[in-house]
Amino acid sequence: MEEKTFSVPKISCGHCVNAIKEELNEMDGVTSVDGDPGTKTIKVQWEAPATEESIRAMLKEINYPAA
Ligand SMILES: [Cu+2]
Repeated sequence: MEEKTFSVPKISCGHCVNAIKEELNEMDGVTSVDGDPGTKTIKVQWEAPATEESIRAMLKEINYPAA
């Protein structure tokens, strides 16, 4: 299991966090997604087949790229 907190500057409110959580939770291997609009961060836990690269790619695709 891997875990990382991504900084996502485009987060502006709780709705952004919920949208990101929904998308990341759809990914194979992602086991937990938590977000904080105050610090504009998303904490993700994952295992194979998900990778940090695939998570970053998804964040970019949904227009919330990680810094
Ligand atoms: Cu928002």
